[in-house]
Amino acid sequence: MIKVILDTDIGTDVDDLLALNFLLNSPEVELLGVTAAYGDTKTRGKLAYQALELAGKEKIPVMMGDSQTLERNRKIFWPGHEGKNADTDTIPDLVLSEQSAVEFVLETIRKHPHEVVLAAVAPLTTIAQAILQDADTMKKVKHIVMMGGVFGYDNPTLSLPVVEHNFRSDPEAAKVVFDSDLPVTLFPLDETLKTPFTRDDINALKKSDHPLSKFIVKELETWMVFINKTFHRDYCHLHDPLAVASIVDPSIITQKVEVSLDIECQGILTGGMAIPNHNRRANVNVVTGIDLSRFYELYMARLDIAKPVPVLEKV
Ligand SMILES: [Ca+2]
Repeated sequence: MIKVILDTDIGTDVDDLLALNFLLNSPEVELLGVTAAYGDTKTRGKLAYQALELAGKEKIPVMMGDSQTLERNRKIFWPGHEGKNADTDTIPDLVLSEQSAVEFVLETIRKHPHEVVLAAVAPLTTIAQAILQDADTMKKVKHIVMMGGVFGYDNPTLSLPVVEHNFRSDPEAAKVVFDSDLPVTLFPLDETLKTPFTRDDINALKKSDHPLSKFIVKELETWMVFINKTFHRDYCHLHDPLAVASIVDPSIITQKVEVSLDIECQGILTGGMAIPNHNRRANVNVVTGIDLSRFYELYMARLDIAKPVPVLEKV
């Protein structure tokens, strides 16, 4: 089985919850822990716990990351709906581990050197702090599979933003991670925006009686209200699920470019921009092509946790 830690900002965009659900429903994966990153990490942690409990997996530990960004001065993006559907105020603090997210990541990698895959689907504060605290241990991570960044390599309409949320939210943290030379597979917005999740998909999930599926539907409906109001559209995207699905089936990736990345930290409009640096050893595989039908086939088959799924043979 593939040992995975999910580092997540679960609770704002519902895609983190959809990624967690996918991992929980993947027999190829041993989810060692969930670390909550960015902003009110207690609320995010309790939300993750709620999902684990509904899946009957509450023994998987949940750790809180730092509630501030690496340089302590970045504004936190917080729409305000986070945790509302889980009623996180009523969940006792005791459900969360006393260990910090950073300590958990380091201890787990020490325990399982070269075996742990970090699924990094949030601003990179926790992972940067772990690198700054113990870079030698972090060198023993097997792989970091990440959602983040945007490049515009296939965008003649110039409709993509220049920066993506995870990198923009804590650019200094992203810089530490990309300066560290650790092996990263990066799913940028360019690819993850190819994965709409529609009203029909939500309606299909509504047919499930599983308590986790019912909870996910509630979270999806809350998110869709935000999406409607903010972006004037009626679908969301499977950003984080696309990245974590590649842990189970790497054949989802059909094209990638090996580069080293610099992160812009100072720019007023470009803070968090990822810029290829061809003067350093390439350590990042930027995904530039995906097998979309394979991804949907795998993801949708595992959406309803009540349904047993076969183990993929090649894993
Ligand atoms: Ca996320």
